[in-house]
Amino acid sequence: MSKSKPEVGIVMGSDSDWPVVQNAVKTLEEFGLASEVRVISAHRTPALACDYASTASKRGLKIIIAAAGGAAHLGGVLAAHTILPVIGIPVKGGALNGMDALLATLQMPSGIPVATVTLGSAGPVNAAVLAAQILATGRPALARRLVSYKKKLQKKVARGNETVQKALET
Ligand code: RP5
Repeated sequence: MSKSKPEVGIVMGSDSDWPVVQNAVKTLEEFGLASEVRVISAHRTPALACDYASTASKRGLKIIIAAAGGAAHLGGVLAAHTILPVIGIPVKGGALNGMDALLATLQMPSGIPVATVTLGSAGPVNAAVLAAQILATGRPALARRLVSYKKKLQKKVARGNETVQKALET
């Protein structure tokens, strides 16, 4: 992890979410963004969740990413206690395979947004990319990294198209 001061706080409801969440940390590192990572549960440690979000801005954080599964109230509880942008990652698993987490993270009441990313492997990556995009305003070096990242995605699609065209020719 980068040694610079964390700008992104990543919170997960349980250490069982770590296999998903670690991909958000890795993606932020690709953009040179430092994060701090905590396990805090909206249900099992509610006072800690409140304290974390209430002090986040004062501690220098600019964005919070919250990952949780099941009755996933973590993003919403954190968003209730800060005006920092909160990005929610619904974590797959359990009896409803993540649909519960998706809706619980997404369906926030008016005035308390949680920017919810997709279930599955794209979720932690998109949470990190969205955080980088929010932070890139007025930061040309970070903006350049994002442009280069998107160009790599475009090249991948172009290569994929070539592969399919070749397969059709044979
Ligand atoms: C949620 O419940 C956590 O975010 C996790 O996704 C899920 C299961 O937690 P454990 O029972 O594995 O601790 O609060």
